[in-house]
Amino acid sequence: MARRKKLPPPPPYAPDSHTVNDEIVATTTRYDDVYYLHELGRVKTVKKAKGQSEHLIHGEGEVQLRISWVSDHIVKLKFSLGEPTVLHSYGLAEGVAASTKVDVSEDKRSWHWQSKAIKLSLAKKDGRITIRDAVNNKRIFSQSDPFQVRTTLLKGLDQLRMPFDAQDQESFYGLGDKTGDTDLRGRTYQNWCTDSFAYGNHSDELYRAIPFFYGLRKEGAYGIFLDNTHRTHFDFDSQKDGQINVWADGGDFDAYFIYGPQLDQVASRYIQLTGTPELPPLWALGYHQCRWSYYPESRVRELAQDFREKNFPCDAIYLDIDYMDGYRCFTWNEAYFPDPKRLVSDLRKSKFETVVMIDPGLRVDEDYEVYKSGIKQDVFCRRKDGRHMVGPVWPPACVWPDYTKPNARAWWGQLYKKLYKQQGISGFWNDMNEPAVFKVNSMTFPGDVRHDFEGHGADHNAMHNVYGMQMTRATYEGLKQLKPKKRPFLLCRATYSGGQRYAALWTGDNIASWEHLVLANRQCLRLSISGFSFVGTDIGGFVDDPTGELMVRWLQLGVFHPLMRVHSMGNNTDGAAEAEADAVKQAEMMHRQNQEPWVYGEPYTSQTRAAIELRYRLLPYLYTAFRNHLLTGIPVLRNLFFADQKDPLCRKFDDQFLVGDHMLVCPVLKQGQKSMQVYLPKGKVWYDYWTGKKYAGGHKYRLKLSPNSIPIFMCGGSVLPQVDTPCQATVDTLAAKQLSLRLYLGEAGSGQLYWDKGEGYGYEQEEYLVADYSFTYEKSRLTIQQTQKGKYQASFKTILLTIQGAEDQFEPATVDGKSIEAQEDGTYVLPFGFKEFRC
Ligand code: MIG
Repeated sequence: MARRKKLPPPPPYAPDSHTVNDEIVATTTRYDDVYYLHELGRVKTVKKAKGQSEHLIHGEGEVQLRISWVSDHIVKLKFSLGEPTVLHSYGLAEGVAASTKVDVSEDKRSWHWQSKAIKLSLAKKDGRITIRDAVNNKRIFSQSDPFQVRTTLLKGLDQLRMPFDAQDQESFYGLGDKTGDTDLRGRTYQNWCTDSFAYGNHSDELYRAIPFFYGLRKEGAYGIFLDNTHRTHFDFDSQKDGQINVWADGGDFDAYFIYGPQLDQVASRYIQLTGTPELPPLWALGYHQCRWSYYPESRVRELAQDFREKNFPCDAIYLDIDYMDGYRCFTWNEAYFPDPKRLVSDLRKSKFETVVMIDPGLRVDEDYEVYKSGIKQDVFCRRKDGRHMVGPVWPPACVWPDYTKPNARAWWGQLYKKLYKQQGISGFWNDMNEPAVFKVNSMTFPGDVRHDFEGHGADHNAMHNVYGMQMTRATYEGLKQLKPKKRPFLLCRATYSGGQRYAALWTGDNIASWEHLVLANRQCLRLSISGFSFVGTDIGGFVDDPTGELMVRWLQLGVFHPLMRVHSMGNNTDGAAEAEADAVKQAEMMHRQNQEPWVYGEPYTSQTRAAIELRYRLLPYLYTAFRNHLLTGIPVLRNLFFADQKDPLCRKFDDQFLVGDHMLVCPVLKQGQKSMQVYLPKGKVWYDYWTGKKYAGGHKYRLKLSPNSIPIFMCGGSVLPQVDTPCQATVDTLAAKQLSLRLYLGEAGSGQLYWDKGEGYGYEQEEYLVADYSFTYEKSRLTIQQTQKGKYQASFKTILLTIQGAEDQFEPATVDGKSIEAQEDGTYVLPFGFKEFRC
């Protein structure tokens, strides 16, 4: 079946030819390489694979296909050239197995597999696949060309490619870490984890490899997760011929087709495959302050004091690489930090958690304990020739642990012991794990570096995209072992699909520009719908200085990003080196490149504070949304079109987003913007969060903007829990005496509060509180009911109830049968545990 084609296109025929019996024969024509194409070909056999729900398909060609079902909505297609070679998946969550049985049948032209949700057909002629909705028989996926594998004479396996057809109006979303427009259609993308300092709108290979995307067409939405750790490629109709091509440079082609038909069903089924993070400690959802770098100790103390004196809530302070001794991970620079334990404990007294950076590149240094023990345990990556992979990152010569090796992970996890258990560090930050290498243009390991791959063995080309993910796994598992009662907080840069199980993400080295503010929104939304709900950006931008206005707008966006962290490269620029000779210039530079929320002066300081305070006020809602993400897989943040995927206007206003079940945010992303057009989805009424003004859904509105504006809309029929009590950090939020409930009228509605200690695993033993609020509003009578579940004793004593959207006067109110007066402003103060309120 192997057809032979030449690569690159052959040069003009002739130079080295001669004639035999009048025929021209090429004898010495040579090319840089030649390639061969392989397909499944005409289907010969469809066999059940030993007792499982898997079918093995052989055709006339060498490509094999295995079809198995994870559920009625998720089917796995495994294409391989000959026998499969990839026998382990890092992407899948533990316990995911393809074990659903479905009906199989055949007719003259095709084989068919039918689950309750989808019908997959395989053409006997050439193995092309078509997928339909099993209920209405509408086509949701089809191929005009069959699956193809390319090998080359010199490289062997070179490409595994799935072509399929896009419908005219089909849009593509997801793919995790991409810039550019929300709809992926019309461009090509590659996944190859890259240290992309100061990336731009059209940078392609960013820090993460998340080979999962959505197709949204008239008939419904589906997703495809290509569980392949090699470099992967996605061509979403870049040629405008309706052809989509997805390919990988090696391995097997393990693709999961995930049917919706609703986008949020696809999102949650993808999470079912790849897992969720744990519930973060509540402090991790507070505001975080970072910079490269805060040191020495006195500077850190001063920073902490500034936060409290200037009245800015904050939960975490980060130490970047300069806390280390000569960039040796797991050590301290004792001149800068003579007593880390004391510093950390003093910070905690002022309600700050301390987070420190850990890189994977470890200094080659015979006097460095970590290096010595790693050598002893044989945990470092080696080249093809058996020597260690050595290269420069921060230290001039580093070695790197092979995190795909179980004992290397175990070794790595224990390295955190001193920092985590003895010195009281609360969280960690794993950087440079693409893995990044300095000095070489490739910016990473050469492909020949060998990895253990759980004993299977693989080269770096195969493991590159999971290196960062496995690093965070090793860290996460280590932290869990070291302090089993604490929820780990880990922030990471490079990762792969499923990496959400181990760490939160930030979007890397962005730039302080308005364009990057737009990207910040897109990237977080894209990551969020691609499995990573716990995301955020370097607020204000990592490179360069934001203006006060940009900083304010970025913080106002960051209010809704689960990770709300300001970070910047500070004065670590070439400019700083240049200025070294000039003390005045340098001092000015140091000053200018501070990025704490108060450095811009008024009116900005009040505006940045207001944004951070809003974040703390919304924590109960955000925490509840997070918990629901863990239960349902529905992302905390979703693009507006998740609210109504059939409405083209929701697709058009794709920078607007949903937070949790009831909130819609229209971020202000342009400089000097005085007004903006927003679109509110159909079928609901919406309320301005700030004024309570009611808007009919299904319309566009022009909003007037002030520098303070954070346009938020709540949908009618919802209840929003928040804590209005001013606080310094989440420990105060957890001690608040009053919960505020804002009720947005509709004929009926509901809302929820999930609350717990904010730390630890008591919630697994019902040490939580789930308060469900539901209401009906008929004939001017409002009845609200509350049911509380769980054993957690929250600090709340009362509820401040605000009712939004009432047109008539309410009747006298009662709570649990007793009459109660409204306050002057129309709000009610109810006992926290009330069961029924009427008015
Ligand atoms: O090459 O640790 O993205 O957040 O401040 C720069 C210093 C290394 C890159 C990270 C950035 C961090 C910086 N790191």
